[in-house]
Amino acid sequence: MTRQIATKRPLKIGISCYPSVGGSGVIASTLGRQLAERGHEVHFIAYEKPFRYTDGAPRTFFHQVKINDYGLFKYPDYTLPLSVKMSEVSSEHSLDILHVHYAVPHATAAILARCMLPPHLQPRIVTTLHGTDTTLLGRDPGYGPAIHHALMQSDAVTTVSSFLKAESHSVLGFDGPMEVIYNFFEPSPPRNDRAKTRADLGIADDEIMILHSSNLRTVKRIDHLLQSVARIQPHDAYKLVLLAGGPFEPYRDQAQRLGIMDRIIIKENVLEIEEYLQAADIALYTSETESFCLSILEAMFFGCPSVATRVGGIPEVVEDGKTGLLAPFADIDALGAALQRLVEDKDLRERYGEAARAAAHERFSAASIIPQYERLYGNLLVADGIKREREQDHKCLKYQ
Ligand code: GMT
Repeated sequence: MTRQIATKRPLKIGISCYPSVGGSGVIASTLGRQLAERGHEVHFIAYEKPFRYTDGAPRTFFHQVKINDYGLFKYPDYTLPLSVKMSEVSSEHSLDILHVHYAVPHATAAILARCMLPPHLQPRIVTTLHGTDTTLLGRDPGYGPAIHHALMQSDAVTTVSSFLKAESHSVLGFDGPMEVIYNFFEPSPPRNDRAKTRADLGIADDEIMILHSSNLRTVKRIDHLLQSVARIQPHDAYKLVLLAGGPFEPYRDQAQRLGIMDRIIIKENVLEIEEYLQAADIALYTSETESFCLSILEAMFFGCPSVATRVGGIPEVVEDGKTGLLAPFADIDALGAALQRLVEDKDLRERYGEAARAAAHERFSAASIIPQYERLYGNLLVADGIKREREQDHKCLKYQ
C-alpha cells in the first residue's frame, strides 16, 4: 500500500482573523499571502478584508461575513454568521484546513461550522492563540470555559511563544498538545529611503527617532512610555514617532504635563510600516504583558534595537544586552536609564541593531516559520488519512 504525503499537494486553507490593525490579523494575513505564494489556495473569512490583505493576489480569496442588525438583538451577533460562512466556504471549496487566529470567537465558530458539515467535508481546525485571548479573555468566567472547549475540540493548537503556551496551560487549564510557532515578518522594500522619510517627518539627521507602533490599548501602557521618554536628558535631540492604531487623545494631557508634546509625532493607521521602520533608531515598548510583540520584531528586521519591558514573551524575542535592553515592568527609572543609554551611545545602537537584524533573519523569517505551519497541516491530514484508512477497513485513501 502506498500513501501519498498530504503536503506534496497544494492545500485549500481557510483563514479567519480580526481584520483590524493588530498583531494577530497581521500574522494571519501575511501567513495567508505566504501560503498562496507557495502554491496553496487561501480563503480569508472575516467581516472585512484583513489589514495588509492584497487584492487580486493569485490563489487568494475573500469571503465576507455579513453582520445582521436585527431589532431584537441589543448587540449584533458575529459568531453565528461567521460559523455559517465557515461551513459554506468549507463545503464549496473543499477546505482541508480551517486556521483560526485569536480564539474568540473564531475557534468556537469553527467548531460549530464543523458540526454543521458531513464528515467528508469537515476541515481540520487549527487554532492559534495570540495573547489576550488567553491572558485576558481566558481569565473572564464569561469566556474561559468556551475557549477551553474550542481548544479541546481543535485538531491542533499553536501559540506564538513559549510564554503563551505556559499561560494557556495555567490560565485555561488546557492540557492538550500545543505547538509553539513563533511570529514572523516579511518586510517589503520601502518606497522611499531613510533620509526622505525622516525629512518628511521633520526629523533632523542628528535627532534620534524613537518608534512605537501599536493599537495604544491600555495593556501597552502608553502612560509609562511617555514617562520613560520624559526621562531623556533635555539636551539630547530626539523625536518620538507613534504609529497609532488607536486614539492618542487619552494621553495628550499627560504628554503636555510632561513637556514632551512638541517631541511627539503621531501617524494614524499607517499601512506602509517599512517606511518608518527603516528611519527609526530605537523601538520602545513598555507593555504590561505581551505574548510576543510583533512590532519589536518588525523593527529588528530593519536593524533597530529596542528598549522594552521584560514581560511575557518579549525575552524570547529580544536578547537583553545583545539586541536591546529590557527593564522590569513599570520601572520608569530603569526604562528611562536604558533609553538614555541607547540615545547617547551610537556605537551601542549600531551593534545591538546589527545583532537584532541577524537574529530576526535567523529565527523569525517567513522562510523558517511558514514551513512549520505547512508541516503541521500536512501532519494533520496524514493522521486523518491514517484514521480514515483504518475506518475504511484498510482501503487505500488517496490524497491526490
Ligand atoms: O495587543 C496587540 O497589539 C494586538 C494583539 C492581537 O491579537 O492582534 O496582539 C497579540 O498578538 C500579536 C501577534 O501574535 C503578538 O505579537 C502580541 O504580543 C499580542 N498582544 C498581547 O499579548 C498583548
